[in-house]
Amino acid sequence: MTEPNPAAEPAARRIVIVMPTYNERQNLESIAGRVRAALPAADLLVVDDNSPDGTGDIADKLAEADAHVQVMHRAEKAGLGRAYIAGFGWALERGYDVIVEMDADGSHQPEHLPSLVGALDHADLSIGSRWVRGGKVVNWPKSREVLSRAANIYTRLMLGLSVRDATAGFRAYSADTLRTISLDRVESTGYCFQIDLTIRVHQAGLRIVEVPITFVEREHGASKMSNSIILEAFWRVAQWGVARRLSQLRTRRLRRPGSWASLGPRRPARACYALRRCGRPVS
Ligand SMILES: Nc1nc2c(ncn2[C@@H]2O[C@H](COP(=O)(O)OP(=O)(O)OP(=O)(O)O)[C@@H](O)[C@H]2O)c(=O)[nH]1
Ligand SMILES: [Mg+2]
Repeated sequence: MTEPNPAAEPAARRIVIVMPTYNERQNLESIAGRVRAALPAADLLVVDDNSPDGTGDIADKLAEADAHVQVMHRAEKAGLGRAYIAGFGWALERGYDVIVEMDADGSHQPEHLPSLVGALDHADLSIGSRWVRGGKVVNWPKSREVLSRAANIYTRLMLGLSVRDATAGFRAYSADTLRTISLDRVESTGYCFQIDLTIRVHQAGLRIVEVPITFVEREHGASKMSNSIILEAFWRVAQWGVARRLSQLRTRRLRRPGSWASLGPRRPARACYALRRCGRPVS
């Protein structure tokens, strides 16, 4: 009988939960405790944008008491997207294998973390989804549900995505996925950031799975959702949708017999470059 070779066993994945905070004083301690209980081996990075309510100080106290908690202090509120990009950069520099996005307001249940991270065994991005079978929302005002459903239908129609909850902010990425999708070129700041990263992963040809979650309306503090965040998402998705449509039309023209595609590979490359200038690269 051959002895098991420990070197052949896959090493445990290093996991970090990146949690942006802005004025989450009433929520942070409880959510951090639940995260630590749900995935005891994982680390938690709180990315605080100098919250006026002192959330950053609470995060520092948690970090003093627990080596698995880290804090990144940023000078001022710069939006969810910027906070995540900074947190992702921190995590990639430190060699984490799995990087999770999660809100601090209690909407994302830490108890879903094992299934979210486990789904990465056969995917490159797993999304905690409200709008797949088994997913649900609790105590969400009807107006928010309508907004979320409409945003997802709009996104699917404009971008041809099959993902049901592209705006969801509870997700797990493999580090390789984040390295592949040119984070340095992400400009979205509000919740459109989630759509932006979803299309980047899709365009990179990577595998996305949706895991059903129960999303619970926050009990404390105020939402940072605003009209400008909604407008940003609307316009950016419209621009990406137009760029995608143009790309499809050009590809069709290039495939037509007698088109200048027959001149060689340099022409299509130029077409792609032109598209990149008028929008983001599209599949
Ligand atoms: N660091 C940082 N965190 C932010 C910023 N804006 C929002 N957040 C955090 O990002 C998470 C999500 O923000 P929410 O206000 O709950 O927004 P949302 O979840 O899209 O909207 P709701 O469904 O209304 O809660 C929370 O943990 C916020 O504290 C920001 O500008 N900087
Ligand atoms: Mg929220």
